[in-house]
This record gives sequence, C-alpha cells and structure tokens, in this order.
Amino acid sequence: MSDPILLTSEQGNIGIVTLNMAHKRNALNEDAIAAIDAYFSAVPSHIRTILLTAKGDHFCAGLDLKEHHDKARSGVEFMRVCQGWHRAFDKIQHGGIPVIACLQGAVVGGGLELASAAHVRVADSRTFFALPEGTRGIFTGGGATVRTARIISAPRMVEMMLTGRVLDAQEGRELGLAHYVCDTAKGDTPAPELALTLAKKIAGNAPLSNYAIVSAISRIADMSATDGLFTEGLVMAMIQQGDDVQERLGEFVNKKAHKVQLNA
Ligand code: 1HE
Repeated sequence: MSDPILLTSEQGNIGIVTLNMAHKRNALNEDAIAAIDAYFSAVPSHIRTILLTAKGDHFCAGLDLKEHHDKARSGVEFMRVCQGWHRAFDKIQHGGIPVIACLQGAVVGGGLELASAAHVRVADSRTFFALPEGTRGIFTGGGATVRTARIISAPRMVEMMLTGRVLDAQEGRELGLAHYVCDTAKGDTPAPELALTLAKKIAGNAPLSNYAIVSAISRIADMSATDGLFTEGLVMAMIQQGDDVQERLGEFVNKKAHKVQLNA
C-alpha cells in the first residue's frame, strides 16, 4: 500500500494536516488536490484552527510537472484542473477556520498558491519563494493572480514571474509572504513550534470572531468603501450575538482579562 498523500491528526482542538510526499518535494497532483479538498470540506466541528505543514525539506514544489507532462492535458482539461485547485484553496481561505501554514524550503509555483490561501504563514529562515511558471511554459492556475498578487501587489508578481526571481525568507516576510521568520541559529523558536503556539493562541479567540476575521476581511477588501463599511457593520452585528461575548467582556470589566501589552 502506498503512503497517504496527507497525514491528518489533532492536538486538542487544533487540526494538523501534513503534505506527505517529500520524495517529490510535495508536488501536487490531482489526487493531492482532491485530498486537500476533502479535508477542508469536512473539518470536524470541534476543530478551532488548522496547522498546514509538510514533510521533508520543502513545503511544496507546486504543480506535479511529471503528471502534467505525462497526461499532456488539453486546454480544457487543464482549465478543469485549475478550477479544482481554486475550489480546494478557496475552502482553505474561506472555510471559516483560521489556517496557519508552516513553511520550509521551496514554496514555489502552486506551493506559493497553497501558502497564499492560509491566513498566517510561519517560515523557517531557509524558506524560499518563487513563481517559476514562465520557465515551465505555463502560467499560474492555483489562485496566485488573486491571492499572491493581493499579498505582494500585482506589479511585484509580474516582475517575480518575468525574472524568475527567488525571494529568501526575509524578502518574503517584507512582502507579506511570511508573517514570521524563524532562524534557529539565532536562537529563534523553530518554525513548527511557533506555528503550533500561534495555532493554540488563535484557537483561544472567540470562534465567531475567528470566523468573521477569515471570512469577511478579504471579501470586504474586494468591495467598494460604501459596501465594505455596511458589510462590516452587519458582520459586527452578527458576531456580537456569540454565546461567549458577554462573558469575555465581563472578564475585562471585572479586571480578570489580560491586558494588551508589547511582548506579552
Ligand atoms: C517534482 C517536482 C514537481 C520536484 N513536479 N516532481 N514547480 C517547479 O518548477 C519547481 C520544480 N522543482 C524544483 O525546482 C526542485 O525540485 C526543488 C527546488 C523544489 C527541490 O530541489 P531538490 O534538489 O531538493 O530536489 P530534486 O532533486 O529537484 O527533486 C527530487 C524529486 O522530486 C525528483 O524526482 P526523482 O524521481 O528524480 O527523485 C523531482 O523530479 C521531483 N520533483 N519538484 C514533479 N514540481 C496549478 S498551476 C501551478 C503551476 C506551478 O506550480 S509551476 C511550478 C512547478
């Protein structure tokens, strides 16, 4: 029996999903996309945050170029493949549950598209980012023109794709591709440990607030200012009906809640 494409486990209310194809640098074929789609379509209701990780030295080498070469897909067939990626990654971004990606090594092509769908990205200091589609004779098809371009800006994505520029972890952080860079040689917490700590912290937020944060902000960013402000008000009105809102506010009023502090 072959190894599973994805390993899934739980730590309390944290779901952990791990790409398990280190032998091919976690390149994504059709079965891998189907497995990702299946996981994010049926996240158990007790799961509050999801940690997205990968086995081996590289997070993800993007599209499985061997499968794509062997299948010699027609334009329409590849369009359908891309739509499958879009569906699966949209479930990551808009599934209502915060997803924290832990990155290492190559985060390239479709791997960067996958990482761009996550809400928080924690990178090991040897992580690198690239969009080498131009050199392969293809284009992005897993959402980079929407998600990655909105993170780094469309002009930067154009330049990155045209020149084949490879960004190191710090450069990626400056552009928002990573939110945290962990350099263990400098005494930083290892990326997997920090990613898990953040996942636990995020799981402690009010679930409805988390739902709104991951569902509303990116959508409101696509709206006009007028529609965005109206929608923000509606989301706030809905979210503050949550069961735990009075309790959380009461903790603050009764001086039992933590204060907002630097380096807390
Ligand atoms: C692969 C893939 C892959 C590795 N598809 N098999 N993505 C790329 O253009 C990136 C292509 N990959 C690389 O540049 C390098 O492999 C890495 C920098 C990621 C890693 O290098 P390294 O030296 O650790 O590994 P390797 O020796 O290059 O590869 C090890 C094996 O993984 C090897 O197979 P083997 O049978 O010879 O052992 C590689 O062929 C295999 N492998 N990457 C298939 N991508 C929805 S559209 C999205 C569009 C894109 O994603 S385009 C970008 C594609």
